[in-house]
Amino acid sequence: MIKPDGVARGLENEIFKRVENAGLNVEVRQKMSLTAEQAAELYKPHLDKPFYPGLIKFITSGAVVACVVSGESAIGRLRALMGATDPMKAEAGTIRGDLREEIVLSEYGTIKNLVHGSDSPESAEREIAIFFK
Ligand code: 3AN
Repeated sequence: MIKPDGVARGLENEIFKRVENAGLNVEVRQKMSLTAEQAAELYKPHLDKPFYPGLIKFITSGAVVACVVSGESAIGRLRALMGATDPMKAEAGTIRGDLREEIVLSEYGTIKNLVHGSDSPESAEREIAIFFK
């Protein structure tokens, strides 16, 4: 998923180019606004984290692009391409590292990290069902 900061900054094509250049296939892509219910379901695993309220506020603050990405070892390769969760720690060559805002000191802090990717086949199945009925 491209998060609201990625969409607002016009980075969709740049992000898709990186994913496809890495040999992964973007099977489905759909721009949408997440409802409060979809956001709560997506981030249910983070319900007890201190950053949870800000995360929900941010992810529903603008359009996102939900995607289904396929390919050999797609989960691990996509997450490597995304880079570290904290954009300031994400390495050069990664989406979060190369495309981060130079000053990430907004009210959202490290929450604004451009992209989300499922971390296991189980979470991919769960998350795809949240976006695509
Ligand atoms: P990732 O997206 O790299 O898999 P997760 O699943 O640990 O990271 O976290 C989900 C989302 O929660 C992240 N994409 C980020 O937006 C936010 N997040 C994670 N850790 C923090 C933190 N320490 N402070 C603020 N937001 C965070």
